[in-house]
Amino acid sequence: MSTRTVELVEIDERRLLRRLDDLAQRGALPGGGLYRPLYSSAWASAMELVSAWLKEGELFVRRDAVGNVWGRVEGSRGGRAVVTGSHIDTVRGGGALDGALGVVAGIEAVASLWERYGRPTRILECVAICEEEGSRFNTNFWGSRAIADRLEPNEAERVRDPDGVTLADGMRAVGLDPSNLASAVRRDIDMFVELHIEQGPILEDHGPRLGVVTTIAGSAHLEIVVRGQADHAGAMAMTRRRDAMLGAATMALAIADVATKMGHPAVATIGTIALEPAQVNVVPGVARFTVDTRHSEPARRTELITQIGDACRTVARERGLDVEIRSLRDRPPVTLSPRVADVLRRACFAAGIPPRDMTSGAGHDAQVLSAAANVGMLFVPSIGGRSHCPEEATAAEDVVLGTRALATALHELAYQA
Ligand code: HGY
Ligand code: MN
Ligand code: MN
Repeated sequence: MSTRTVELVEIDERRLLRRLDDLAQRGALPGGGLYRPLYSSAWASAMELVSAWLKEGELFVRRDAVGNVWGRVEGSRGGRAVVTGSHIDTVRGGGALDGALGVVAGIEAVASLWERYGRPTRILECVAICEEEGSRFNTNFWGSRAIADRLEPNEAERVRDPDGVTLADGMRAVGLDPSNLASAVRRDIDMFVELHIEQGPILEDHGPRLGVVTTIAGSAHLEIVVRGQADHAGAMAMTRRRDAMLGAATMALAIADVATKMGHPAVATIGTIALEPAQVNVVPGVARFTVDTRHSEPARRTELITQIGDACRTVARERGLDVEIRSLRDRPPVTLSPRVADVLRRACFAAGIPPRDMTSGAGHDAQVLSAAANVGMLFVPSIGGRSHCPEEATAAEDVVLGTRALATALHELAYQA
């Protein structure tokens, strides 16, 4: 890193914290937590709020073909843009900061820079990305993949939510035209910077209060279907059953064992499971579950996926079951831009915090956008390391600190380059 020093940029702390609270009302669930699935009314209401804030900041606002909302300040020299932002959607029963922090902080940083320093030399934009979580439709990173030209042919017509609604119909319901997807592609982004909560316990347990992400782990999503035999729950002897549920349960333990034995940062999670015929008095004939498995090293990740498959086939053989393993999606690990990381480190030092270099176990829009731009990510601590749950929280001082560091990095990138 160069020894060059930069000055910390001020922001409007109260506006930042108030807006985070306001956004958390959009999609709030009666029992706690949030759910803002793509193209839902909660999602549309959150995007309206974001658009209003961008207009209030006198940014040029537009919604692209998939519904990403952009706010833009023209640069005096034009050229390729410097962009910040994150996703607006949430998991079911998620918290107020995953994605939302990067959106609100991005708007605050760009608005503060515009208010305090006027026109940048580079084009400066913030974006609320429409979808990242895969919490409604059977896909993820829909917003960032549209920007990076990574959508699959006919994806909008093919991919459905659990009610059978296609992405294309979801788009029409909020006034978007699915025949126009290619217009969302951006080939003019030079830098993308995302502020995000860590979603794990490292910064809280070991400090400091800021982390610069160097690598994002790759994930693989698998669907595993176990087929046995449906039988009477009272009359069929335990020793003669081919119970798909017991097969799936044994596989679940074997999968966790594979990841645990491989060691950090290998992880494997069974997040969904469904049985057929799903009746209290019937031995399950079919069990269908998903596996989310991740590692930051490409070769180890491949080995992890292979070992999980082998473990499931061994259990199936031992229990007289059939098993099918299908890849739902595969997102390889990504190394972020060392140049943007240096800018972020300088911003952290300006905030008085020598940052920690980190690998992100969680996935982010940044990993997809790194196919189209030089990308950097900044982390702030998560209280108790909690995320993807209603308890997700970050101390207000850390939200402010992270946003200041983000604004400082954007200042260097858009005003001093
Ligand atoms: O799954 C992920 O890592 C992200 O939160 N969507
Ligand atoms: Mn998330
Ligand atoms: Mn996120």
